[in-house]
Amino acid sequence: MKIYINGSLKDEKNAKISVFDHGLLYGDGVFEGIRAYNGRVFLLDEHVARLYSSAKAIAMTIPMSPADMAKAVVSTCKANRIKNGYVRLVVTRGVGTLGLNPYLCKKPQVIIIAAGIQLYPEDLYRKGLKIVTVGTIRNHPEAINPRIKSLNYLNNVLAKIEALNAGVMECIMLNPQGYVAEASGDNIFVVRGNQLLTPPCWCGALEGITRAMVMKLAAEAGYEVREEVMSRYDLYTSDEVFLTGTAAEIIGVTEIDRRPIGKGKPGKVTRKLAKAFSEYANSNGAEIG
Ligand code: PXG
Repeated sequence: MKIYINGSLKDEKNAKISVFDHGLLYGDGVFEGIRAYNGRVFLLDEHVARLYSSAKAIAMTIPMSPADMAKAVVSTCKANRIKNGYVRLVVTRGVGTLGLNPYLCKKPQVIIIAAGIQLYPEDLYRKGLKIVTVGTIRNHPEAINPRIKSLNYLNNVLAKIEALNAGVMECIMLNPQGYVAEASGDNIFVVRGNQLLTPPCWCGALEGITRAMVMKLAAEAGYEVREEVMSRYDLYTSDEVFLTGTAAEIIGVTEIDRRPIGKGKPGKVTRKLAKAFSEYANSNGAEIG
C-alpha cells in the first residue's frame, strides 16, 4: 500500500508522522472518509469542501488548495489501483511543543490512505440493525461543534463503547437538550407516511454528505423531506428508521432500545432509497483512470 504524506507517496512501513504531532497529542486536526465506487471517487468535491470548512472552524490553514487536494485523493487511489474502496483523508495540526498552543505548530500534515472497505456484515442490510440510545450525550455545539469532522472522536468512541457493551453495533446519541442528534458514526432518518425527516445539524449532527445525497434523491422520488427536531418518541412511533454514512451507506434500523420499529424489518422506503443511492453512487464521481 502507498500512503500519501505531504505530497509524496510512501510505502506503508515508511509512512510515519512525529510523536509530537498535535493530531496525536491532542486530537487536533480534521479528517474525511470517502468512498470509491466503480473506479470513481464519490462526491469528492463535497468531501474536500467539508474538510476545508472543518479546518477553518479550528483555525487551521491547510497548506494546499482544495483543487490540489482533490487531485491528490484521485492520484493516491490510482497509485493503489483502487476501484472500490475507502479513502481516509487526514490533516493534523502538525508538530508542536508538548503544550497546547496550536500556533506553535508550523506545518499541518496531510495524509491520504486509500484502502479496502469495512461495511456492516452483508446480512444486516437485509435484516436491519438493532440499536440503542446511549447515555453519552453528543458534544454541545459550543464545546466541540459536531459539524466539525475533527480527529477528536472520543465523544463518539464513548457512545460506541456503550453500544457495544449493550450488545449492538450502533447507537443514537441525544443532544444536551435530550433531542436526537445522530448515531456515533452515521446520520439518522425517520420515515413517517410520505415524510422523510432528519434532525437539523444544529441539534448536534454532522452535516453528512450521504445525508445530503439521500435528501436529494428522496425529494426527487416525491417524498416530503424535512429537517425536524426529534425526541425518542418520534423514533419509537415512526414507520421506518435508517442510518446514513459514507461507510454504512443506507442501513435500516429494526429495533431501538429493544422496541421494534415499524414492522421489525427494513421498510420499503428504506429499501427504495438504498437502491436509488447505490445506482447513483455506481455511476457518478471523479474518474480515477
Ligand atoms: N455522523 C458522524 C458523527 C460521522 O462520523 C457521519 C455522520 C456520516 O457522514 P457522511 O458524510 O459520511 O455521510 C459520520 C461519518 C466508522 C466511521 O468507522 C464513520 C464515519 C467516520 C469515520 C469512521 O463507522 N462516519
